[in-house]
Amino acid sequence: MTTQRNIAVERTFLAIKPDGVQRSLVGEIIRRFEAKGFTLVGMKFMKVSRELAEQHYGVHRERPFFQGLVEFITSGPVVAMVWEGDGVIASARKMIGATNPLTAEPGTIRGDYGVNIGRNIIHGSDAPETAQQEVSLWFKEEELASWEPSLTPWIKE
Ligand code: IDP
Repeated sequence: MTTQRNIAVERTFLAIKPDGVQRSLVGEIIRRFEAKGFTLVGMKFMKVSRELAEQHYGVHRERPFFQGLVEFITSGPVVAMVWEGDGVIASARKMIGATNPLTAEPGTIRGDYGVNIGRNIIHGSDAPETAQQEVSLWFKEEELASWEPSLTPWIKE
């Protein structure tokens, strides 16, 4: 028998970028994470300030695409979310797909809906440390709701 007892319950930060919002993909993207069995614990529809965008993408500050990326992320509303579940950080990255939508596998969000690296629809934290940093950069503790979905026993043993 296989068990998943050694897999940690985690939280990750996901953001539907301005292109995902403009293209009316919000419902479809949320549907995928709900249907997978992950739990939404925080969500806000918001315009991103330049300061927040520069902090969020600070690791890319020296890259040639940095200014364009900040302009883009601040150009229209985004849906910022925190999702919880067993192994959700790596699993969400798989569901999102490779950074470049042209090489992202079909079946992934970027693979199904994108064609351009600068318009890749959604952000997802790439590791436990960045997940923790990004959740606390984007959300206050009181904006997150801890809850136990009644379907849990039907999603995991
Ligand atoms: P990730 O979003 O898959 O984690 P990162 O390498 O962390 O990918 O890059 C952050 C974001 O920067 C990407 O999602 C994409 O929007 C943008 N980006 C990365 N590389 C390029 C590029 O070469 N040209 C334009 N935008 C890029």
